[in-house]
Amino acid sequence: MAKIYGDALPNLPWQEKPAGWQYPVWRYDGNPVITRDNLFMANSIFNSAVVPYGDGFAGVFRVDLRSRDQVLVSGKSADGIHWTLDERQIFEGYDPRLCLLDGKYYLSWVNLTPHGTTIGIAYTEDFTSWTQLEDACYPVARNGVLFPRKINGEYCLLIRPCDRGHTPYGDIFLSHSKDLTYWGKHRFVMGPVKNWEMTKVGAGPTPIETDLGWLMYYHGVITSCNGFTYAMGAAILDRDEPWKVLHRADSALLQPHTDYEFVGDVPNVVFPCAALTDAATGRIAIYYGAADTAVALAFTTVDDTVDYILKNDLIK
Ligand code: BMA
Repeated sequence: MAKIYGDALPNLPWQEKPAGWQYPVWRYDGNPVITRDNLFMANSIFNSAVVPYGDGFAGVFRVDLRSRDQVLVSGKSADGIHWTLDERQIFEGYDPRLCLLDGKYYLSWVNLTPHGTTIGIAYTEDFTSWTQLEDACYPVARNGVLFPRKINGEYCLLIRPCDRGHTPYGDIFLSHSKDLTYWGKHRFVMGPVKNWEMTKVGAGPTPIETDLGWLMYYHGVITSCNGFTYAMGAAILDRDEPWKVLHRADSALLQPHTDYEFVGDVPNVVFPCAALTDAATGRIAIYYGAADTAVALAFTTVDDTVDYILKNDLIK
């Protein structure tokens, strides 16, 4: 078994792979797990982040309100499936990621400024009070994803520079910081290669440390005559120099396939933002936004994912 470096999480939400299923990722049969009905005045609740917290789980959720303001709220769950969301708005913006780093829960998200979107960074210890740091870059960028530990003494952030609209391009970069305030040493990580991700790519959940390298799930976008289609890919980054891509699957591991991924405010979107891992068993539970409308859950194991990447490896 490929080894996940991390804690055991015996209570992570889990279902076994259905008999006969050939792909490396399979869906929870009770999907979607969070819908607009989870919060009064929500138009939609989708691309959202969760982490283990206490005996259960905590999360930060992207809520587009009925006013279509884009806000983040927190929530708690005992089992990772049934969630209670707090109506209090934490920040404006969207597409949160959560990362346990130096004993605190760091939130990175698409922060809205008058000059375009940038990467907001804040931390909490209790999911009630938050301390916001400086934005990690000037506009325009999205998909800011922190690594869960310093690498060679520096914090690392994946980031996707973009434009002010529905950007028709996009590569993943990595920036370094000694203090989570000043960011530099910007490195190119990867751009689109295959057709399924030809328009743009952006990092997804907090990277998962394994003995092979950092397992990075990401979204890739293809433009058809009907608009964008978002699917989930995976790559393995070097543990010490994480801008180096060691392995990368040539095709999506999860792509729109079910009604709740096909139908919604933005059809054909699978947008992963969080992954829970159980280092003892190699199990991984991935939370993803479905059609910009709901949050869905999918499962894999580190071996299912790594085998797929290595069998379909773009990096020779
Ligand atoms: C991106 C972001 C995501 C969204 C996706 C599909 O640009 O806005 O939040 O899921 O588009 O609409």
